[in-house]
Amino acid sequence: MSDTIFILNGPNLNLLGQREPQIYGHETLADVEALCAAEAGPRGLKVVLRQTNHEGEMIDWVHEARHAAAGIVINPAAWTHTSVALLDALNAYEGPVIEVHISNVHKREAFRHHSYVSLRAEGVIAGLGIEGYALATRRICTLLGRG
Ligand code: DHK
Repeated sequence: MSDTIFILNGPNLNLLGQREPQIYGHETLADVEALCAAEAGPRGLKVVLRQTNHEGEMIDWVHEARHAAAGIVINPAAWTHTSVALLDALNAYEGPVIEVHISNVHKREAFRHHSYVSLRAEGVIAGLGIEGYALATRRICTLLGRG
């Protein structure tokens, strides 16, 4: 089995730290990567963090995860609320999946309250800032028997 956890990020999250910091905070994806690595490393696992603004590329990465990742932490960003294609790709993946949202989507616009990805995810974390990624990574480790 792979010893890698994919940390996948959807559209506009390349701007994390600059974009609407009152909602998404001042930390960057580099900070997210460091937090996740600090959880996975001591448990014998590695993280690979990626971000894309292109839905097809995200779907290709989920397909790649079928042989290259033991688990997936995913913040699908806006695709959470729109993408049946991403849900279908995740349904074709056999390892554990945890969905993360930096903001509390349930406190925001109604269109953010529905998630296609939640139909597949083992768990969902929302509103804990980037700390949510660390907790999600830790949970993936537990589900892989590396808790
Ligand atoms: C990030 C986004 O870009 C939004 O489209 C989602 C999510 C919420 C977040 O909180 O991380 O609605």
